Amino acid sequence: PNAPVKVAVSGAAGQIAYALLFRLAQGDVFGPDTPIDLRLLDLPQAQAALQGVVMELDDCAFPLLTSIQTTDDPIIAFDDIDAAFLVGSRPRAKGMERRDLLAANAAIFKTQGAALNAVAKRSVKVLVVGNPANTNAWVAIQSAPDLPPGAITSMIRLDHNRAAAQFARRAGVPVDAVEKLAVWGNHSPTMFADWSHATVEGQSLAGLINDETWYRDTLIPEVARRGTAVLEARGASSAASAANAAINHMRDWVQGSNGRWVSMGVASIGQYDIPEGLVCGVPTTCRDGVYAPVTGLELDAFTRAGLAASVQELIEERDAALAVLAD
Ligand code: NAX
Repeated sequence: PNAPVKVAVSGAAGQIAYALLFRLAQGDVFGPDTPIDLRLLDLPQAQAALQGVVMELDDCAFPLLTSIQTTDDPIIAFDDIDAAFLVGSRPRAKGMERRDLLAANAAIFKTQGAALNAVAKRSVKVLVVGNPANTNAWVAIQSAPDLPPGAITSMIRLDHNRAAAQFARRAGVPVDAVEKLAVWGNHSPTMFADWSHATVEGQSLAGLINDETWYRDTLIPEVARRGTAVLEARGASSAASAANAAINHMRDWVQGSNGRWVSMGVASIGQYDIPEGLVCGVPTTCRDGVYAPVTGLELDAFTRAGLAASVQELIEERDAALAVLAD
């Protein structure tokens, strides 16, 4: 077997973590030959519930799970880690202004970014899931200047998977037959699911489905509203599908995407009119533990407009977070 990887999960007593941890311990990210040392981070008031999660992890007798440590201190959780899933964040309370929510989360991710900067392995791979995920990742990046560029990413994979499933169903093909799908922008209702480059066995997906009205008026808004639809039906927000997307994102980053496009929230290198440094959903490919944004795509006017609207929202979030960082 390989050397154990040290993996931190924040928000470890929450509902996404409850779906994530068991798959992680099963080997779904690092493979069947890599043991895992888990570091579970949550707030002081969640420590009792967290012990229940630890009991259940113990009771699974996962062969790969070599140790579990719980803490409310990011410095302890992130010490020498190889990977982190930052799931915990401040949820929107009743009557809370969007600006206050951004500020509360900017403060959390400033602290956690600084802790990563101080103690994580320089090769650490960080996935921010907690919302506002893109901007939280942006704050963490600003607070971790000594980590190499590309260490911290945000999750847009749930939107990617949601779009892939709907496209495949409409085209009547297996979901993994859909390739070169891109989801651009913020993980918010402004995200933009782009079929213009997508293919099925080398044929254009748009050509196969051949219904631009369905794409514009049904697919895009349904993917954007999917989180709300799940919440209304289930009485709780997406958890298993969010955990699955987090597993997919980290697995592809660690193990490679075999040439397939996967959407990730990454610091922009200035292409497609996305300001440099802004953390924005883009198509990428992953190889040898490194992600690379897909470059040189021609974007049609509809895609450019959709992406620009989401980028504008990200700029506003970033500027609100910037005020907190300046304090
Ligand atoms: P829960 O409320 O069930 O769990 C959150 C956990 O985080 C709680 O145990 C809480 O105590 C902990 N927490 C809060 N602040 C913390 C901090 N500063 N340090 C460590 N732990 C902290 O939420 P859950 O349903 O698990 O969702 C977690 C986050 O994922 C939310 O922000 C949610 O909005 C976000 N999502 C992001 C998605 C994405 O695609 N990027 C999709 C799913 C999900 O909506």
